[in-house]
Amino acid sequence: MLDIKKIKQDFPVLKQEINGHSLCYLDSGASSQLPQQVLDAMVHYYSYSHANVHRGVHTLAERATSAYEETRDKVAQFIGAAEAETIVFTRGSTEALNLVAYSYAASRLSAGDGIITTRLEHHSNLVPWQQVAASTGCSLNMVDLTEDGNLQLDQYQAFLDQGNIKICAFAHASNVVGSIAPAKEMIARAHAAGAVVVLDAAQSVPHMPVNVQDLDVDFLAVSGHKMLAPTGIGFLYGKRELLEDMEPYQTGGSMIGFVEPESSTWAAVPTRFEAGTPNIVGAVGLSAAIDYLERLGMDNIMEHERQLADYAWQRLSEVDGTQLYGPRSPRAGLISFNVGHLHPHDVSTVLDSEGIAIRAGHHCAQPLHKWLNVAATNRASFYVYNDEEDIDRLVAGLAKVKEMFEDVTF
Ligand code: C6P
Repeated sequence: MLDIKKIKQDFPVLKQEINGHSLCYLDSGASSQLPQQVLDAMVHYYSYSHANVHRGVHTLAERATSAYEETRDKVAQFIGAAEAETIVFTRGSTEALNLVAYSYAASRLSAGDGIITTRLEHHSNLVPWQQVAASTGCSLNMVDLTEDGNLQLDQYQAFLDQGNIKICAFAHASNVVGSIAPAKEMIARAHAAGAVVVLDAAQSVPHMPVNVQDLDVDFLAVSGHKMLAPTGIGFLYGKRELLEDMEPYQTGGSMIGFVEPESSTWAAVPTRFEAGTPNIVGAVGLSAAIDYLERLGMDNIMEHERQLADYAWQRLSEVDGTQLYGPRSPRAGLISFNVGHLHPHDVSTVLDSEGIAIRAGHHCAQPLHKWLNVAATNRASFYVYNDEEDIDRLVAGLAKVKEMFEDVTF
């Protein structure tokens, strides 16, 4: 199993005090922290290897291009893709999902067609589909949740049986209720109905082994900053034949084949989708982050977070007046909750004064919060540097919160 005490030592951010307490970071679902190995790789790149990619032929340009393209190979291998060309670098999951919505869906769907999405989606995997529906006239079918926050698969099947569904877009793991979609089964069902699947893997790929060939998924979106890499880098995986049939949605430098005064042709995939100078240092950081995660082992990370979530569920449910959301198990390594009638911003502010960082708000999932019948929740999310001590700190912090707001009914 993972040696968390040793892992913590790799993260400089965790060695500081916040408001007089050692930092207890429980907000990796929003953005994870960076180990020294990733920071060093980026500093080394900028110190000795930086130039633009795919342009110059001098030594630094070739070093930078190699580093960038080697990351593409590494990402492909990390998610089990057969070819590096099926990986498009993006700013993150949001840009990856928009790329599919605008370059694939918007030109293929029309009135009478349907998209399936779900009640638990992050806005990044909902709003682009609303836009496609608005511009094409196709329908948007939203799968509801069971009482404990899993997807209603009967309803999913009923939508597929309508016979008009062209796209199914759903989260692999929910960033709020933590439920994990039975992706392989849902993908097989979608394919049987002739639909293409877009999997939002922002909360799964950083935390569990994911193999795109085993899932047979068509598109998959990931953010680097949730998997120990810096912000501004992420990727879209797409099946080659789908990517090759897509037009770019951003145009400009380096994505072209040949430019005439009046018209242009496009480069092959994935370059066609990477207009302009990309986030090269981001790719360098992502490469080092994947090395770090692979050294720990994705199976070990998944098991560690499963145990932590289980422990956290038990400890938090013992706190009087606390409401926990989502299924007990299986679940992703995060728990959203409310404490009596206290606004999550109040809870989070008091916790911060104890050095504990959680997220408070609607977590970019307003339709889901509407369904939960609350405006906001608190969310503690775990990663490779968290242990039971962090959860004990959270529970002790909640006791302080309740003490401070003792006049509020619980
Ligand atoms: N969720 C959270 O605190 P970006 O912002 O593009 O890196 O990721 C968007 C995104 C897409 N799908 C899911 C399931 C997500 O959780 C996120 C990001 C963060 O929950 C920030 S809102």
